[in-house]
Amino acid sequence: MKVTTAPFGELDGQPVIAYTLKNRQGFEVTCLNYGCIITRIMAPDADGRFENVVLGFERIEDYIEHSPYFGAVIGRVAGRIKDGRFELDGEAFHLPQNEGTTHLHGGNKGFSRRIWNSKIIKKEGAAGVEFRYTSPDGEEGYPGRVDMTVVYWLTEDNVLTIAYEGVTDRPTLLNVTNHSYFNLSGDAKRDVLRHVLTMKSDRFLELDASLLPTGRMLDVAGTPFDFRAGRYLEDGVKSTHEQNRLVGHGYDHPFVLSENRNREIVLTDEESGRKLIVETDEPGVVLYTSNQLKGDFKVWGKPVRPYLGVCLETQHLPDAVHHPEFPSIVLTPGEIYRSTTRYAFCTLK
Ligand code: G6D
Repeated sequence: MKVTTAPFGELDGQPVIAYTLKNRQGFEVTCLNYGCIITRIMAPDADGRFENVVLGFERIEDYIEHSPYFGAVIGRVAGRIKDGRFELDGEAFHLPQNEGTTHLHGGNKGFSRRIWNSKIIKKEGAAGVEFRYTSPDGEEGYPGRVDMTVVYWLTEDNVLTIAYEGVTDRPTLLNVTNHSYFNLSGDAKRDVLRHVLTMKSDRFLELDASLLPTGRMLDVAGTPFDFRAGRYLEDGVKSTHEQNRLVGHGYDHPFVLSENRNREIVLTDEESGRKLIVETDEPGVVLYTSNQLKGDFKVWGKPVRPYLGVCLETQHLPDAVHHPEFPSIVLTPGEIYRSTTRYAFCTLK
């Protein structure tokens, strides 16, 4: 396992560093100390050709100017919080309303837009990068000082594991994820509509016009949201189901995972033969088929367009602070927030 670093520009007078982890198969993961962003994952196709399978950029300026959270760690709270306000122990807190009146993905300068302390770490059969960030009390309106650690581990069997840990000195909210846009075709040569997703989920959250959960959990059976036997992502784009249309013709929905840790999410691309198995200890995952991906910029030389990537944002359910029936995202002093998601890359052959 080889770990190298390279300069990746500068931000607010601080160096942005790119870390590249490369195993003996030639599988590579490159990540930044800015937002813990994964910029590249070089994975083999069925013929052993290594290509990038995530959307990203090669310049920090592009991440600042264009990125819809490409590859970034999202926090303190991933997803949306209604009206950007919540109450905790009788006290009201007001967060930046950075999407209309909604708080999205940790606000204007959440975890994804911070420079993290970073260092290379190694253990038997793996190498990684440890990122640490202290979010001061009141940052982006959240109570408490949160000390956050994110570790990316790569092993020789092409598995990327992301382990999150957080502690707080006051009751607060914490629900962290990684916002990589996967595209198994390689170097974004095709969109993801012919990717097949298989997911062990019986229920998904109904969204309202602001893409906030209504609180209703809908049965996937008989709908384009049933991925239990595998389904092309394009089914959601072609669908006339009002929830697919609501989010811009596709998916942008939280799914409740039925089982944890055993191949509960599998994404494949028949043409390249690449396969990604995601396993998590999180109760949910947001499936986003980049329906809103638009703009005058390129990714790996290709003009961006909707459906160029698919996000599998493992996390607690969005807006949980307003839905007591959802698993809680409240973190209190003395507790340790822990979350692990594992991305195993292989091929169909
Ligand atoms: C859009 O609604 C989607 C979000 O789910 C996604 O995370 C963001 O774009 C990047 O707002």
